[in-house]
Amino acid sequence: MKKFILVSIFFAFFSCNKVDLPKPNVIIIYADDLGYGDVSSYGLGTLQTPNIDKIANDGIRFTNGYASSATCSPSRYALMTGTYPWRNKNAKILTGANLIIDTTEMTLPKMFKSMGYQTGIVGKWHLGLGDGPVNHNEFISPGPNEVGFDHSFIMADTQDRVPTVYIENGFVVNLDTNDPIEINFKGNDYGLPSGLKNPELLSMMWHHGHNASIVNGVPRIGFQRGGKSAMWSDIDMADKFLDEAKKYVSTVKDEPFFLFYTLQQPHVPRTPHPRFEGSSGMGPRGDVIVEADWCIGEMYKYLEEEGLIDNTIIIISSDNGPVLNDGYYDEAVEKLGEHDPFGGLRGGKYSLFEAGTRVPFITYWKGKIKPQVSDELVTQIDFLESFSSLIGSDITSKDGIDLSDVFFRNKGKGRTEFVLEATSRTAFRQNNWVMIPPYKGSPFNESVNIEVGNSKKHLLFNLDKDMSQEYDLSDRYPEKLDDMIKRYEEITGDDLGEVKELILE
Ligand code: NG6
Ligand code: CA
Repeated sequence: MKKFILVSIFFAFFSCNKVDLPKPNVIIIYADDLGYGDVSSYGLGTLQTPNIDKIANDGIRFTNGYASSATCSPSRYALMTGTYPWRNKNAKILTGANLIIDTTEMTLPKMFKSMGYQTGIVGKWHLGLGDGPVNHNEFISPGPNEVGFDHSFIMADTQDRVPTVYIENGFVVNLDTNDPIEINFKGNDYGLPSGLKNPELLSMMWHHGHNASIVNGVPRIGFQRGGKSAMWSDIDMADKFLDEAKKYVSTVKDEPFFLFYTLQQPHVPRTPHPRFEGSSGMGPRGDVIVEADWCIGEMYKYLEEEGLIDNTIIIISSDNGPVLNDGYYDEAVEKLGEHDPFGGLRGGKYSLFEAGTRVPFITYWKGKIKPQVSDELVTQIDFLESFSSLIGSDITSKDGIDLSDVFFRNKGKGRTEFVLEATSRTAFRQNNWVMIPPYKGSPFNESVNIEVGNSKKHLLFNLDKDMSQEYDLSDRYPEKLDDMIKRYEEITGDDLGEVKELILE
């Protein structure tokens, strides 16, 4: 009996605690290719981002915050599902591909929905659409709405790929049915001008790839015919996403909501609105970061005006590290000046070295989170489980861990280990050590001018003393290397699949 009473008290306490758990609104602002050194509060570059800084300085600014991957789709997959992207063979950079999240899989927005939240995404998607050939003139499904979002206003892949149209809840926006859209990535140019054939029609010249259909003077990846009335205006894209994000918040603000606000900047093609042209002195790449920073400031102001700021968690991060020339001549290299988007880290987008995955990473909750700079190791894979724990859901994930203390309560410990991914290869971080297995292929990606991390032997770095990974310690610490290889193999098990084929024996 005594035992029964104790158990009842325990359960009463536990469930009452659950009822009392907060249900803050959550906005994850997710930039595309924003580097560790691109946010001025990190103090590593010269570009100024005052609006992000304000949020960073009043929240927790993580110095060891990671995207799961050095490219976009895998990072988004991991953020959405709490599963390492290398476990899913389809989680690679997508171009016109089908949805890579199984509609039965648990996701971050599904978890929020199960706890009574409204859920929306505005911005870049890049997780695929449909489950067979996609007809853009009809309802497009499955997509974001089938994996947990009540509302979606997206571009399908990236700004450099067709279709160059917005898709709202499965329908292309402003489509004239008399001018249907056709797209392909196979080389059929429909007899229309292309970047390859018609350089004279371009306002921005391509450097590598990006030489198919021309839209608004910008050559793209893939061919598109029709859909003229639906085509987006590149220079208005930031304003459009901001308006749609605010509009979404205005429709759901009386209930708890989760908004995934996924910015297109500073991914190529970099097309700042004219009012931001020249604002950074660094050419279009700097200008679109200033533009993105302004959007974040406007969103913040909007939350203040609507009386939502006290009850809204804001997270700011990026899907992968920076790149300067990612396929267009846009003066990103020439006008960089003293700025360091890589923040002193080695590599960049596409790389197994630090600059590929270590990104700006900020959590903010007015009045709840105390300003802090945290060196704890945290990743975007942990959002699902951490938010689940914060709002009292029992949902867990395969590879994420509950870091709600570290993210939202200024206490607790981060991860001790993490397997990062870059273009179908993986590396292993354990505390302050990083082990990169040997991989086939060139150590250097010439087109983008980035060291990607392929080497003929295992590499071992100690980030504590050598953040820029200059000194390979594999010969000096063979036991440490062996331990790390063993643990890496334990975690990855049989799930490495194609990654294994790339590893040199
Ligand atoms: C690459 C594109 C690059 C970029 C990337 C995706 C070429 C030559 N390069 O294939 O420009 O679009 O895909 O970037 O086409 S990501 O940030 O969405 O992963
Ligand atoms: Ca990206």
